[in-house]
Amino acid sequence: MKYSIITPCGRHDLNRIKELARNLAKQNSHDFEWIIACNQSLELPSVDFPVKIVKFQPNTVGAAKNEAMKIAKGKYLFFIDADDYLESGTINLLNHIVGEYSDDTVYDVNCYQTYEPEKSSQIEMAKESSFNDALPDWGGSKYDKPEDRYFNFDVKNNDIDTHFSLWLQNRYWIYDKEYRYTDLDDQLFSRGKVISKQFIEDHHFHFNEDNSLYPDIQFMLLVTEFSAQLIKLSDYHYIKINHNDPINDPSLSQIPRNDRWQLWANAGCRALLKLNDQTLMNVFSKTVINNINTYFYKNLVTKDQSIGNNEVRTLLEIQKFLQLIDPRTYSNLKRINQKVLNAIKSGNFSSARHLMKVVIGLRNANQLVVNRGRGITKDTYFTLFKHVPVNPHVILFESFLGRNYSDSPKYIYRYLQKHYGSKYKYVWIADAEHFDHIKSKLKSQPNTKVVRRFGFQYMYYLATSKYFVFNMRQPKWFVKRPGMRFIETWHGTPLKHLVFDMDNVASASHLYKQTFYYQSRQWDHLVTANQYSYNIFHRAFMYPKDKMLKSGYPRNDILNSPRRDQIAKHIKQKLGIPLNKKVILYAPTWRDDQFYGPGQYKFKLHLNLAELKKHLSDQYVLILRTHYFIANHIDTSQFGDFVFNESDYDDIAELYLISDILITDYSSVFFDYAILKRPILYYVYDYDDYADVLRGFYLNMKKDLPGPLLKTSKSVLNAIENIDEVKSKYHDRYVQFNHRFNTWDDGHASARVAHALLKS
Ligand code: C2G
Repeated sequence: MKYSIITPCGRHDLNRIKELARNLAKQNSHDFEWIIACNQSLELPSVDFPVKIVKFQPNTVGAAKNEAMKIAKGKYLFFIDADDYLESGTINLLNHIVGEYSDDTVYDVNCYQTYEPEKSSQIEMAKESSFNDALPDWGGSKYDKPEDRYFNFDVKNNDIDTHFSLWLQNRYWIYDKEYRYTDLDDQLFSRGKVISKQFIEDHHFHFNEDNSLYPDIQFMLLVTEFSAQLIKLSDYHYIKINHNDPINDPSLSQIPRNDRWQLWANAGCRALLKLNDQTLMNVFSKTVINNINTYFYKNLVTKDQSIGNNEVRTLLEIQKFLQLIDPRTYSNLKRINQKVLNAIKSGNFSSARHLMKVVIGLRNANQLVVNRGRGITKDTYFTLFKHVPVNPHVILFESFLGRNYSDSPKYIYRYLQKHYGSKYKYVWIADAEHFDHIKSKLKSQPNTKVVRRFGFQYMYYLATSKYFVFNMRQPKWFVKRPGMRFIETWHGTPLKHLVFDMDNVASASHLYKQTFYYQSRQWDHLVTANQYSYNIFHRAFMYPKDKMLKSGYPRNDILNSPRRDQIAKHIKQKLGIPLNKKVILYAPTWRDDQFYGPGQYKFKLHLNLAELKKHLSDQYVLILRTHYFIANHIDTSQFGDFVFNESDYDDIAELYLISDILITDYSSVFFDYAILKRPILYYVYDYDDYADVLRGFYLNMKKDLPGPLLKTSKSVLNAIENIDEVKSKYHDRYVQFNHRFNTWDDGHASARVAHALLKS
């Protein structure tokens, strides 16, 4: 048997390892056994190669790999982690190379890291399909099966031509020692490496069993020292799936641990004690010093308290490390950095800490120069304003990241303004683009101030206000100081899957879930509009039930107002809409896959407005209202006084009030609109794409919605022309829908949330 594939499998890997089993089964060569070191009970799909499961003690990855090595029968050991996999031709390619070189050769399958598993399988498919087209010119005819590709390959008989062709096509590269010593990063992990079992046994290499985070370092450094060369397969890949949910499914490197640095340095010391090759020792020392310089200072110094036990333990490890290495390895560092290391080395930790603070200060100052002062306002938040006492009489509001004066924060503000008046100062955040507009809207409001998002005043109020009412997330770097109270109103009953319910986060950063988690821990309360949202937020935000407010939506109070007809008439007049015309509101959402750049989404109008105008303009006008993420302005001037483009209108609730029919798609607007009991049409021209590819839904759109799903512009027109039929057809479903989603909204949600805010 040629290989023993060795896979340590922990508690978090039990599902992913099934994928790996399927992946190994897909390999076109099965000349291997699979040894899984796992202390859990494990269920695997059936496969046609031998699988052995071993238990191990202590419960560390190092012990898992050692135990697996003990029973391995393969000539070569191939290390694959449980949450990763191989491109399907990989073992086939290895078969042609592994064993052709001396036993002290390490073969390394090039690692491809990704946060999107489906993308990597696309790459794989593309590769498979290009197999036949991209056949080498080394004299073969077209082969049917990928494995035939290497039919003529025969290094043993010194088939130079073939060997050369392979070389040319980057199937693999040979690195000698000198080269390897220049770049150690990849060589400190065993994943993706194929190593002769005899070679490992001859030298008694084993993994570090008592270091739970860094068991590979010592093993791999020794392998590097004693091996003659490393052959890197650059054509096929070891696919490493990076975890995008570090909260529920952290990889070893994502588990938050404050002894991480201690363990790192400890692994480094152990390895150094075993190494003999001075050059390798120096290169490795440089890597460690580099890490200390880059990450460690920050971790240690940003803590406000004095050095705790953990830090001392870490410093002691680093001290040991520094005592083992040649000081010349860090002689190229700036003097002050050298001083830090020397202070640690001589055990003078408080002086080291003080010097580190100076280094960080210098780095920040340097950053300011590099950024030409752009970061300066944010710096004032940390260096100055965060030290000003919290003001118990200031309430800060933000709606849609400062884009408008609207949504629940607006109605909570109005309530507070009316009932508490000058007891508080009310500060609204407006982004640069909408600042003048929001300021003019609020100019006659007493005790109210508008600040520009990210400006100095914003930093001041963000650092010193006692109360916060936001409908989206606060900045990542916001520090919630003792005594502050934060109410998150959120901005809609969810239809599309949210945060932890999303499989991948293609349209957001891979740390989205983690960031969201930490941000939402700063919220004292989260507003919910109905039991359905309450249940979803608990799961999708992992938000504690007892902190949610079962209040209903403040933004919907206006829809239940006894004065709503009067208000509507006033708004209609303000917008210049003839009072004798009925209003259709078209309010679609945004699409994750249609954008210009980060946060800049585009919208293409599919609704045939010319046709609607032709048939409906006697009786109706249409209000177009794009989502706040949409950056492009849609020119509707050709439709004259039939279309009102109110995409910039502050408060969509006021547009609900004046409209007689709503057309929407996957936007949460229909949950609120249903309160008015007026007809809703769903124009979902891209339903299949949106539902299957972009996002999943919480509701069954075909069964649960209080209106028809319409895929063509023509059917929308038809539904409007027969709106009474639509109304009667959906009457029962409408009643059920409102019963399910809108019973908490009784017109007094703002009062409930305002009281919860002020209760300290
Ligand atoms: N909105 C609007 N105009 C639109 C669409 C939305 O003013 N054309 C406002 C509504 O208040 C709506 C809110 O923005 O409720 C959220 O919009 P969605 O289309 O539902 O999309 P999204 O911003 O992704 O939020 O739990 C709710 C979700 O987070 C959805």
